[in-house]
Amino acid sequence: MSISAVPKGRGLELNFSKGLTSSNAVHSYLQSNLSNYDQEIEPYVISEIAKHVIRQKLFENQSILQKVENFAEDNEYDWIIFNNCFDTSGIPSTPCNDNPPEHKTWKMPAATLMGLISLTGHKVASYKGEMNGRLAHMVMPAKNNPLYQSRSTKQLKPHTEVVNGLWPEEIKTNTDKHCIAPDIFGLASIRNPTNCATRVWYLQDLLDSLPYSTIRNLMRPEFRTTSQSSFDINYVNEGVSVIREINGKLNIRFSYSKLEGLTPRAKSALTELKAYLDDERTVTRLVLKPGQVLILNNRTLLHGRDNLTNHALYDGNDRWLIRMYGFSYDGWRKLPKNERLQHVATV
Ligand SMILES: O=C(O)CCC(=O)C(=O)O
Ligand SMILES: [Fe+2]
Repeated sequence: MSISAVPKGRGLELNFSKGLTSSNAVHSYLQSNLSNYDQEIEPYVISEIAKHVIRQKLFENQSILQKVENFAEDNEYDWIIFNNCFDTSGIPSTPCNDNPPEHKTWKMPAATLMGLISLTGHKVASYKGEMNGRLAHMVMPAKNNPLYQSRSTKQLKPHTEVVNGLWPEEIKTNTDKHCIAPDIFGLASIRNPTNCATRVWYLQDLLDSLPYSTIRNLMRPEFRTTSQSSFDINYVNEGVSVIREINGKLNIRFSYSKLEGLTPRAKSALTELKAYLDDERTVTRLVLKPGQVLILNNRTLLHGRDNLTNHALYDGNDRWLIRMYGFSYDGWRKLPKNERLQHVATV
């Protein structure tokens, strides 16, 4: 099998020419193992199996394998797109009520996503307060109720996942229960008929463009963050910075609507940052094609989405992604966890 890697600015695109899990023993091995486990109960068994299978496929190209395994540490790329990861021909209709479909074929993309997150050295996990701890989030236009319908189709402004979470290095003691943000997250694309783009903004670009005085003000711990709207609870984190240097690297947390400045200088720095992000020239658009997996660094990249309102038909053919969070081992270790389900954070 041949694999090629093409750098795209601060991103990397990997192509599996014959498909990652299609045809051959690898596919059947994964498939037969999947039927023995429930991903929502034993995700680490599936992650390890899928990681093993994918690693074997990548093994012949050590330099690419290393780029994937050191994705977060190296910080050379802010995202990786994997092409041709799974076959989408037998996948059932896109659900429209936010529940995973009965039909189990969508579990292959979910397992591949878990395997790739795991290959980058991260552990998948979820939050009790978000969809009752479900690990695989369905991202598609939903019409459960008017609020949900608008949230799942509107244009998503720039944000990081779980803006009100701390970064693992910000937690010094293990005695308090803290909300921790995922270090990375992944999107597996099952369907995207109207080429609706996932949008990204690079921390690096923003540092190169904004005046130093603004960056300085974004680095002061003078901000308050609250839970993103997909959460059922509201957890407030006060006294955090937007940009912070940790071990010589800069990190960003941001949300257009869930982040607020607490002082005049914090408020004005946020206004400047928003003006920068509102300029369409700062946006990079990534259109995820069926069978692709996108892994994003949640500490160096902001993301969002094109408006889907005019594309949602609720006829089973709408855009459909699966989303999952990944934590560094340090972050995962510090997550307050459920005794029984080790992948569900209780805060
Ligand atoms: O739909 C997308 O492309 C991104 C979705 C997203 O940002 C999210 O679900 O948090
Ligand atoms: Fe998001």
